[in-house]
Amino acid sequence: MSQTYLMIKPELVRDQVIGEVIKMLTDNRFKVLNLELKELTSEQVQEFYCEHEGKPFYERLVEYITSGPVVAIRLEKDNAVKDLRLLVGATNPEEAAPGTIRYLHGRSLQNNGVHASDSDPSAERELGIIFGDR
Ligand code: FUP
Repeated sequence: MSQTYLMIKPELVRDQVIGEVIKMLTDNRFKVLNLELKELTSEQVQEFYCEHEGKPFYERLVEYITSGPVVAIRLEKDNAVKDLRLLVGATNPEEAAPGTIRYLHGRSLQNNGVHASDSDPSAERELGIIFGDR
């Protein structure tokens, strides 16, 4: 069993579509280990997205993620990272496969509905930043 991190971004929380997303997770046999509605600080989000620091979209992205509460979820499954990335779909919703979370709920490259960790080390790092378990 391995763990991964899923974050439902502010727009979906505001629009109350979190239930649909959580149902897709449990239908796909992910086990929810932690789930919290959280307002992240700028410091947390800057650290979270530090690989993108200096890129043209970075500041707007940090502003967006701190614009309202997110739903932070720790998930467990065999091959959790890979299976969650498949369920989430491509970063740009326009390129996401039909049936994926971003295809169904993403609206733009930035407002793409959810974040999912892209590797085991990223999952560990991101879970540490968000749930403080480093
Ligand atoms: P992903 O791992 O699929 O979340 O994708 P990235 O790490 O490449 O992107 C991180 C976040 O930056 C995504 F939510 C989308 C956003 N982004 C932009 O807003 N503009 C860009 O040009 C690229 C990414």
